[in-house]
Formats: sequence, C-alpha cells, structure tokens
Amino acid sequence: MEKRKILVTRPQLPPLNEFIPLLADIWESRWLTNNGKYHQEFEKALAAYLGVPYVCLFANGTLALMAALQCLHIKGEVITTPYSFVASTHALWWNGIKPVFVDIEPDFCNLNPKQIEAAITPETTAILPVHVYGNPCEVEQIQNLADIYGLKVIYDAAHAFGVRKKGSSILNFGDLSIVSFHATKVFNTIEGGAIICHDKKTKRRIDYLKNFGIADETTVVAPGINAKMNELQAAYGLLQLKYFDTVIDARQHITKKYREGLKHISGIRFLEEMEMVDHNYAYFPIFIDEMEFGSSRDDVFEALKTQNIYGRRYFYPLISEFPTYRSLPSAKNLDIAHKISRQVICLPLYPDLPDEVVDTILSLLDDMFQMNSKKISIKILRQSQRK
Ligand code: T4K
Repeated sequence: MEKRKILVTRPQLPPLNEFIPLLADIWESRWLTNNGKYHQEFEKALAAYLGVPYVCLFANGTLALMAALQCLHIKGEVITTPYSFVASTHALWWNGIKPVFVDIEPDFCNLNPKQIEAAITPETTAILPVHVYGNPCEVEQIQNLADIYGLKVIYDAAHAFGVRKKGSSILNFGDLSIVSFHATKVFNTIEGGAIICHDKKTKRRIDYLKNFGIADETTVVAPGINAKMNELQAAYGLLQLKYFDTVIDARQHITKKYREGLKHISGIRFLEEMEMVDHNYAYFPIFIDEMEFGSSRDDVFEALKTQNIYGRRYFYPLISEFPTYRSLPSAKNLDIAHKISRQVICLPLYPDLPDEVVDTILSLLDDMFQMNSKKISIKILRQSQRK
C-alpha cells in the first residue's frame, strides 16, 4: 500500500454518527439555506463561545472580507500587508480599492505599525492588517493611529479563531474582523467564514449585504451579494464547536514538541508564545537562515518531500510580487517581508498528526544541521591549513 502523504494540514471533522441525525432533521424540514434554524443557532453559539457581541456567518472568508469593506463604504487607498494569503488583497481589488503595502515586523510577521504613518495619504480610508498565523497584531498601536487619522480598521483574522489577548477575543478589536472556516483552518465548516461586529445595526446591514441587499420581500437596500452559509455547514459547525477545545490541546502538544526539538538547531527560528495571549496553534512556521543553517529553505522543503512530508511556504511569494500588484509603487522596499518569505516553511500541524511524524521531521532537520556543521568545520580547517 502506498504510504499516505503527510500534508501541511488535515481537516478535523466532527463524528459522522453525530452529524447524521442533524442531516436527517434538515432532510425532514426541507429548510436548506437563507437564515435557517441551524444558521441562527450557530451564530449565537459562536458569539457565546468566542466572547464577541455579534457574528454574521458567510459562505467563506473572502466574501466576508469583501462585504466588510462594502459595509464600511471603504474607498480610495487601504494600508495592508504583503505577507498574507492573496485573498486579503484581492478583497480590496474587487472593491476597487488601491492596496498600499507596508512592510512587516520580523518577530511575528505582522504589519509593522511603526511604518503605517508614512504610508497614509489623503486617499487613505482604512487599515487592513492580518493576524498572521493567528498571532495578534499590535492592535493598540494600530487603533491609536486609526483614531488620529480617522481611519477604519478591518482585521483579516482568518487565522485567529479562538485567539484571546488579555482574556478577550482578538476578534473584538478594530471596526470589524473576519474569520475563515475553510477546511484548512483550525476551525472548519468545510467552506465558511464570518464577520464579527460590535452592534446590532451593523449586523443587520451585513446580513442584508450577504443576501443581495434584501431587507424584505419588496425592499432591496444595497447592491448586496449572495454570500450565505447553508444549513448543512451551520449544523456541521455546531458540532465542530463542541470539540474545539480538544483540537487546541492537541495542536499545542505538537507545537511544544516542535519547539523543544528545534531549540538547539542554529539557523532555524520559530515563533514563541506571545505574552498574555491564548494561542490557537494554527500554523507552525519555521524560518531558515541559510548562512547559519547551511542549507536553504528550498533544500529543506525538498528534503522533507523525500520522506513524503509536504510543508507549505506560507507566504511565498509575497502578494506584492504577483502580476496584479507588482507594479504598485508600494510593492517595492518590503525588505523584511521579502526576506521572511524566502525563509519560511510551515511544517505539518493538525490534531491527529502522529508524534512519530513530528519525530521524523525533527530528526531530518537535525541530521541536515549536523551534516552542514561538519561540512563547515572541514571548510574552516582547510582554509586555516592553506594559510
Ligand atoms: N485571509 C487569509 C489570511 C487567509 O489565509 C485566507 C485563506 C483567507 C483570507 C480567505 O479565506 P477563505 O475564503 O478561504 O475562507 C489554503 C486555503 O484554501 C485558504 O483558505 C487559506 N487561507 C490558505 C492559507 O490556505 P491553499 O491554496 O494552500 O489550499 P490547498 O488546497 O493547497 O490546501 C492546503 C493543504 O491542505 C494541502 O496540503 C492539502 C490539504 N487539504 C486541503 C483541503 C482543501 C486537505 O487535506 N483537505 C482539504 O479538504 O489555500
């Protein structure tokens, strides 16, 4: 039998026997979408679980992001990060907004708040930061700048489901936050997403926007879109929520194992815990310094493949390097993001990833490190003998 490929992630599914009665109920009711009972129940359950005021469910995170920009009438220029999944910037483009890229900070790979001010012009209307890998941005500094310049803040929190800072959901920051429930995320509804908002009126407007702008049978209040989550996904999501805490525990266990195994390898950096943050352990990126480690990121990527292990270079290339965006003036001088995107590999991380696979990955990296160290020592010895 062919050995199963180890991919960067493997979706977590709820127990099938618990899902079947919910499917039977949906079959019986013939209510499949458009704000059905599971949709309503799931929104309430999510708000309670996350500790946020209002949740508006969506068909996916990208449509949620596009609708969030519509909801706040964002136009002109928006400051954002080049170090993210393309959807962050595509949502701006689809709204006719000009993305303005600002470099990231090296510690957690989030938008550098110190460089935002220099990028503000009279056309700037908002900031769109991303909590990359689920690690919170400098939310206070970003809000402070937004307040001074009268800008809106929309967080792309696609990776940050369940993350808390000082005990409060990270989704409570900014004017709006969006999350993704895609199959590859810590919490999935197969496809899916949500906007988190602070008040009832905003929720009502978002709910119109995701349903063609329909307010009632004869009233259309905005050029909305169809971005609704269906009943099957909402029921599935309700079950997923029951198991989410155990998912986080399992992810934390793997993260600790990786950190422990990598800490003695020079040339490989990984992200540490942040102070006063409850993490969701969404990704485990490592950053390879070729000079120090002796092999490049791509050497490691290929070496893993020989063991049937498939990491992912999230996020390489940068969004600002893709054809749609590379001619923008702000696509230049993004030195930190450029460097990090060439060093990164996300290692496999999902709740049922066997410990033995983590051990295989760690010993492969350790072997490469030992071999490179020997080569470097021989090179130094030869150089000194030649002198
Ligand atoms: N903002 C940010 C910051 C995001 O990261 C994303 C999505 C969004 C916005 C937009 O949210 P959504 O509209 O997607 O809700 C994946 C996901 O498709 C994407 O949702 C995610 N970010 C991005 C970071 O990763 P790809 O192109 O890497 O997907 P793919 O198909 O190569 O899958 C990744 C790995 O997962 C593969 O090794 C295969 C494995 N996999 C995938 C699926 C779909 C499975 O084992 N089972 C599966 O069902 O983008």
